[in-house]
Amino acid sequence: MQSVTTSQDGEILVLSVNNPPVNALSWHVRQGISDGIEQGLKDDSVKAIVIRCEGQTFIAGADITEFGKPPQGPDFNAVLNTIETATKPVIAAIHGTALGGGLETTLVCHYRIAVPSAMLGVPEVKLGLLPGAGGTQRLPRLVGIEQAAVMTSLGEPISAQKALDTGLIDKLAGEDSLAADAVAFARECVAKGPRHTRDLPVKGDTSIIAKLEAENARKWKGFDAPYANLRCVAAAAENPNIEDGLKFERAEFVKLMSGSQSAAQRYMFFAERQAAKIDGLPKDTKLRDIKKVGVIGAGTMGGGITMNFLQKGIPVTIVEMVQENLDRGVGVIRKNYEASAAKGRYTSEQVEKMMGLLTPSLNLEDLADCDLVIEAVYESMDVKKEVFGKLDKICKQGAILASNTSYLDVNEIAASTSRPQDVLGMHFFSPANVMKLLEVVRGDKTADDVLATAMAIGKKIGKIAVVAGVCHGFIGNRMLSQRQIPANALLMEGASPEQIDNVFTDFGFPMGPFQMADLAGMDIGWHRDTSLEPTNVREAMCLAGRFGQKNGKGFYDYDEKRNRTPSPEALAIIEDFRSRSNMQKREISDQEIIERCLYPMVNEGYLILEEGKAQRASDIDVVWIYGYGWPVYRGGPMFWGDLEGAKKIVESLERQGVKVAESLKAKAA
Ligand code: 3H9
Repeated sequence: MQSVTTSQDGEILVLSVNNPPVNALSWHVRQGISDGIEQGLKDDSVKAIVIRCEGQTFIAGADITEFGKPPQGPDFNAVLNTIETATKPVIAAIHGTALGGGLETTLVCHYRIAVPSAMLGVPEVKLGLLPGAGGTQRLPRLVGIEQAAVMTSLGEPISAQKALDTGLIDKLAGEDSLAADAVAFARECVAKGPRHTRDLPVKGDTSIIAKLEAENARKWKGFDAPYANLRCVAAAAENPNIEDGLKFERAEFVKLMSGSQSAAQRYMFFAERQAAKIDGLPKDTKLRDIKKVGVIGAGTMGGGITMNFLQKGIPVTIVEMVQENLDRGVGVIRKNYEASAAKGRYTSEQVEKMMGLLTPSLNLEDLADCDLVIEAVYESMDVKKEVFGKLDKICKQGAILASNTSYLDVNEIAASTSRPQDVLGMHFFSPANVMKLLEVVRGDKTADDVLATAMAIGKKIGKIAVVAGVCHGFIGNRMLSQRQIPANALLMEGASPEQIDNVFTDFGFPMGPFQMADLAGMDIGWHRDTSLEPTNVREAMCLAGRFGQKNGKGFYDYDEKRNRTPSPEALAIIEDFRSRSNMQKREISDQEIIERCLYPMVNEGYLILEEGKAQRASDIDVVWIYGYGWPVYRGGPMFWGDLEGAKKIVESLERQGVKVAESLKAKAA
């Protein structure tokens, strides 16, 4: 199959790109476009050229799979130059998404027409890159500095209407008549002749750049690419000669492309998509129909889970045991939606529509007609078994029964029913309406179509779903405990909560382990018996009434706005506990904190793979990035472990006395 074909409509030559699935600019597409333009220029009967695409979308960018490989085919910039310098008008006809290199292709075209549903953008920043084929220099010449700064640094595409309003495109086509409208528009362009984006002056004011940097300081902390994008847009404003700006852009692009951040972010792009694939399951596995969902438990988790489905128009019956708790849970859901509406995310009609899809109930029997029931009750095996035993009697045949357990044995839960093939884990992360990760836990007897349906419904409600096997804590929490144990030990050996947390936030996590403990609440699972001697620092904190952010004191002290400061009382409690445990305080380096807390996690990841509890290393990375705030520019613990080097990690783990996974040892050998 040829990836670019030509056809002629009177005096208009039409180049059609056909490179499924997203018409990426693979080497053969670049070659085909270049050849097609040359053909049009040579042929006297051709007066203008249209570039359009087959399939779902216009060109969605460079072919990311080619990055880092030996170059093949014509250089992208050379192809763009061929289009830009063409002596006959070249018109881009856009549908679907014109992204990255795809948008850059349209920028060197002399005219642009798009269907109303098209989206146009430069998402390179999300891959740790910038539009390095002139995008940062040509875009400001069409849409102005402000719009270009926003588009390049945030990477969000804009609608065709906005593109028309800002001057990015010249004309809207009919939604279903792009091919004909583009040819008609090309005819109009013949008399006007080629027109060059590069010749336009840069309009606008660079003050937006400082504003964007200030507004996004938290979100961009640690990232290189947003700043590099903005430096390039500033260079467009500062250099009237586009060649100088292009040179600057090239240098910035090469820096990003050769750095570890972009490598990590590009890896994550594919990891995220790979996670959706279930090894050994036919792609055409028939899914079960999920028209109605039941949620058991109207607490924080149950409420958050419920919101995901209501937002997608799926009715939910939510069941609680006590009226007061049910009312409180439903009230919280409403309050959350109303807060979003106040920020402009929903209209009040939309809020009412979503709330109208919710049926509160005190009776499990009301779940009889649900296609999927998610249990989010207290984390106790006995309680869960009792609930599943009841569901087994109540729910219709074929209904999927899921537990939101974060640690417990899904096989044991399944065994409390007569239909273990319909049971699995759906582990959401708190706040469940916000966090992107969903661990889908496959029991020994879970049916293939049940697993595939849970993965698909996860995607439908906007989650990134990852398959995990049954083991204590599955992928994420199992690795988390390998980090928590050394963090607590380091506290006893002499590090302060602040030192440890700072190492984590400098690494790029949103918070460290002790900030996280304060946020979650230290009294969760605490026995509350004040006559007992504390067996660890956490219990000692609870005994002193330090429960975390909820009462303004935990490992830190908090003001009303929840700003934290180191707490002399907490430090004294740690000191006291340390001396009572006869431990000597010593200086601890930040490097030791990294090695002691993060290397065991990498090791646990290898054990998880050895035991077949994760399908692939990249799934583990997806879990940590979307569920626990591992910085995406470090690519997740497994990717990061490779960068650190298996040998270095194994040597350190052996010094620490940690049992090393065989596969990690083999890698280090
Ligand atoms: C760039 O252009 C650099 C330039 O500035 C040049 C500088 C010199 N390449 O997402 P989906 C695959 S950087 C290769 O599930 P959707 C994807 O892996 C690029 N493959 O579909 C998946 O494969 P599989 C800037 C790609 O409908 C399949 O296509 N552009 C590429 O949900 C379907 O993808 C971007 O960053 C690619 N560029 O969403 C755009 N893109 O089926 C990146 C996708 O084997 N792409 N694949 O798992 C997207 O944002 C979405 O794919 C898109 C479609 C919105 C287009």
